[in-house]
Amino acid sequence: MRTHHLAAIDLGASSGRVMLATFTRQEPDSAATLTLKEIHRFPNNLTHTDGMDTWDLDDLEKHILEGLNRLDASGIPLDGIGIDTWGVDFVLLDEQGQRVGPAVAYRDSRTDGVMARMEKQIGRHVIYQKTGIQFMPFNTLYQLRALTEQQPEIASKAAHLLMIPDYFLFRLTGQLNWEFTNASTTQMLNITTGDWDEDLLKLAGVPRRWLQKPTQPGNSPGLWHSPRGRSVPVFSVATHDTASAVVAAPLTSSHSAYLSSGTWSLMGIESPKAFNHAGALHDNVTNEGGINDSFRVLRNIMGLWLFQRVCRELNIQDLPSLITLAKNVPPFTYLINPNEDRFINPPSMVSAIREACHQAGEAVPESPAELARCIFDSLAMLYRKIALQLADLQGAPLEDIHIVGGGSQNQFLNQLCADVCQVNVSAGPVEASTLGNIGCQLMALSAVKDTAEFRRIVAMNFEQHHYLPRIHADFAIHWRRFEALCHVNEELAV
Ligand code: LFR
Repeated sequence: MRTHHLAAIDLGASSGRVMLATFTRQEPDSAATLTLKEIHRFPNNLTHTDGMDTWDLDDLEKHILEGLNRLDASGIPLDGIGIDTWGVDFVLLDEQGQRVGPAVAYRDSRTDGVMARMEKQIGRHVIYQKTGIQFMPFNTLYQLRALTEQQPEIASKAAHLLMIPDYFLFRLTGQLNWEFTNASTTQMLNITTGDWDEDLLKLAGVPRRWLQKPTQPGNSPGLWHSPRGRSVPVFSVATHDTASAVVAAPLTSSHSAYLSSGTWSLMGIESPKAFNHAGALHDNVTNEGGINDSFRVLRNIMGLWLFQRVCRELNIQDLPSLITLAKNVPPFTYLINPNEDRFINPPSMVSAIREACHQAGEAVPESPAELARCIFDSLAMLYRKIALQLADLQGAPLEDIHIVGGGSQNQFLNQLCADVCQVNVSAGPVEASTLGNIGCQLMALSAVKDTAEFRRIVAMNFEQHHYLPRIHADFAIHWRRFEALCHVNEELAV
């Protein structure tokens, strides 16, 4: 019998956790058990510093060490550590490895108008053909142009550019590494070479020497030396949280879709080939890097961010009760297009939603339950729109949708997804990005053969719930209303 103990550091845009995974197998081909234990969970929020929305990386690092030190103190012999976080954000380091400038968060307004200017300069289709990555105003490409234009004094001190998970890997090991799945979210990687695209770097004002060629997930750039004197390999896993979530999504067929549901909802398929033709550009479909040369062909949907923000603004803590109340509001009374730019980071989400309904001539949600119902109905409608786009791309209907991540605990939204998309839905595992992080470590250690085997292990060891589609009598009328809302000319909204 062989047991592996692995730590996953999994940071999302609203919380972070250090988790312990225990993987046991009697013999190489026998059934395996995989368990997760939460060692430390902590909040992560945007902080307003010097007029900008930023991440408090020092606080996050303190919490990461707190979790790892607890594991160390308990005497568990760790075989590895992996780190995954949200995408697109980065830090700059000077020659001595010290951070220069704040870690600005992607929802900060410094990128306002930048993407449109850069598209004009080089051509939208050129950027897309080079990268295959969706246009989002906060992609690293546009954040860097904003930084090099607006704060040249910071750029002039920089020697290295690291994405957030690579930065924490550097803090734990002292080693510099550029991991591929997260690097792909920058919209600066050339989809053909897998290396940084020199034209795009130039356009952003980024010197080539800040970066090195991205590495495939699974390497171990260095060791973490624990207070008790242990040396633990730190693996560079699929460091983009969504890439890790996809690794753990128990997809059952090549026509299964995943929906990684959290602050964002990421809906897509895993594909051996990229889609960067004109149709894909029109739908703003992204081809983010996956493991083993796969592509994550997906679309970003504004996700539970809308709900999180409304609840925070209205000081509502009992989310399950609010969801129950929302269930009793008549369906599809209030509709918005959740991907409109106005919802990226409005001063008030409640006002932004009401204003969108008002401007579209739709009924305006007043109570918290009506606002919640509006968000869930509208998200489900957008899921359907994107499910249809994906089916079109792959040339076959989606067989089923696997909802994973924290949002998969919202049974009401899961059922809505099945009803509105008219496909079977499975929900779980909840801790998908943590599990994918662990899966990459197990594959790197040759304890698990490949993704297919890992997904079978996930399906055997973690609960899933199933939802069958039901019919709504007057759905077609509401669908037409929703489609009309989508005909605005905005980046995420297409
Ligand atoms: C999800 C996620 C998405 C990415 C967004 C911003 O946590 O990583 O995949 O588009 O955050 O980085």
